[in-house]
Amino acid sequence: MKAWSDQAYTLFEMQQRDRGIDVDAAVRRLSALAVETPSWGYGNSGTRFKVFKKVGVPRNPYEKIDDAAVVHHLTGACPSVAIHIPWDKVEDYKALRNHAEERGLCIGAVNPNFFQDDEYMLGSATNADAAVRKKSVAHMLECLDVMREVGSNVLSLWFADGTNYPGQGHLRRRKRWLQEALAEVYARLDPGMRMLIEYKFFEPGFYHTDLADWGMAFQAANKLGEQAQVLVDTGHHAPGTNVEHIVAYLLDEGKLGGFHFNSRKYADDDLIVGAMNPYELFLIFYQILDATRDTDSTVSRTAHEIAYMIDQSHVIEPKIPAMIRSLCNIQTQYAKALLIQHDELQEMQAKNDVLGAENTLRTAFEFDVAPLLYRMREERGLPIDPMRAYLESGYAEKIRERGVGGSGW
Ligand code: PSV
Ligand code: MN
Repeated sequence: MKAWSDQAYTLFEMQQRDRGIDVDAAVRRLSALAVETPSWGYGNSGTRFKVFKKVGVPRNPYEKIDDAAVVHHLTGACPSVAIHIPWDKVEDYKALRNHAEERGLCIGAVNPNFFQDDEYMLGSATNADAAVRKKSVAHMLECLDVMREVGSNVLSLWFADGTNYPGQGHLRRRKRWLQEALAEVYARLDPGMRMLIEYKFFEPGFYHTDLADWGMAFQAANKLGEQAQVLVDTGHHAPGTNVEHIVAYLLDEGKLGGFHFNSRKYADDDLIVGAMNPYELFLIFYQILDATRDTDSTVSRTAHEIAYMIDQSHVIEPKIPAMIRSLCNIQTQYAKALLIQHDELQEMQAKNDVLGAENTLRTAFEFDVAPLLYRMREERGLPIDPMRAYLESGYAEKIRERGVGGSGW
C-alpha cells in the first residue's frame, strides 16, 4: 500500500484536468526544478554579536559537501553546492570537485568574499585606496580560476561596500570604481561563464550601499554585456517592496540571472524561505512561468536559465532539516504556480476584470499540491516526506561524532 492515498491523487488529477492543466507536464516540470544549496548554510553561523558553535557541524568544505549530498539524496532537487572563497578554500580544488561528484553533486556558484579582510573595512572595489580596489579585482580573478577548477560557470558577487556618514565617500567616484572593477573581471570571463550581481539596500552601511537596489545592479550588468545579469536575493528588499515586479522587469530585459531564496525576519536574510510569505514566492514563480511562455525567445530563455539558489545561514535551526524545509517550501510554491491557468488569466486581464484575474491567480495558490509532490517523488524513488526520512535516517546522530568545533561560515 502506498504511503499516500490513491484516492486523493485521483481526485486531484481529475480536478486539474478539468481546469485544463496538463498534470503529467506539471510533474515533469516540478521534477526538473533544481535548487542549489550554499556551503555556508551547513556551517556554524550567528549574528554580528556571536557565532554559535553547534555539535555535528562540518569541520571543512568536504564535510559541508557531505551534508549537501544528504539533502540532495533525500529530495532529488539540490544537485549543486555554492562555495564561498576563502571560507571554502582548499589546497586542491580538483579534489573538492571529485568529492562532490562522487556524491552525485557538482559545485555551483563561486562567491568571492569582500568583507572579512582588514583592508576591506572601508570598502573593497569602491575603496578610495587603489591598492585595495586592486586586491578586490585580484580576488575575483582568483575566483575565476577556482571556477575553472571546480567546473563552475557562475561567479556570484555581493559587495558589503557602503558608507555610514554623509560625505564619507564620493558617491559617484565609488560608482565608477565599482564599474571599472567589474569590467576588468568581466573581460576575463570564459565563454559560458556568467557574472551575477547581487544588490542589497543595506549591510553593513545604511547611509548608503554602493549597489543598493536592483536598478543599480541592472545598470551595472547592462553596461558589462550579456554574460552579466542580476541576482535577486529575496531578503534584500525594504518591507513592502513588490519583489515579483522586479522579477518580471528583469526577465523582460533578459537580465534575471538567479535567485537567493530566504526570508528576512532576522534583521538579515537568513531564514527559511517561504516560512513568512509563501504567497510572494508563488507570485515570483508565476512571473517566471509566465515568462517561459513568452514568444520573445530572450525572455523565455532567460526564464529557463535562472540559477535557483538558497542563501540562508541557519542560526537557531538544525542546519540540514532547515535546508530540507526550505527546499520543500520552494517546491510547494512552484507546484502551486504550475496550476495557474495562464490563458484564463490573460483573458481576465484583457477584459480588465480585476477580481476575476485576482481570483484566477489565487485559485491556483489555494490548492493542496501534496498529491503532485508525492507523485513526483514516488515516481523518482524518493522519500515522499524528505524531512521525516532525514529524521529517521540516523544521519543527525552520526554527525555528532564531529563534535563541536565545525567551521564557521
Ligand atoms: C549578506 O547579505 C549575504 O547574505 C549576501 O546575500 C550574500 O549573497 C551572502 O551573504 C554570501 O556572501
Ligand atoms: Mn544573497
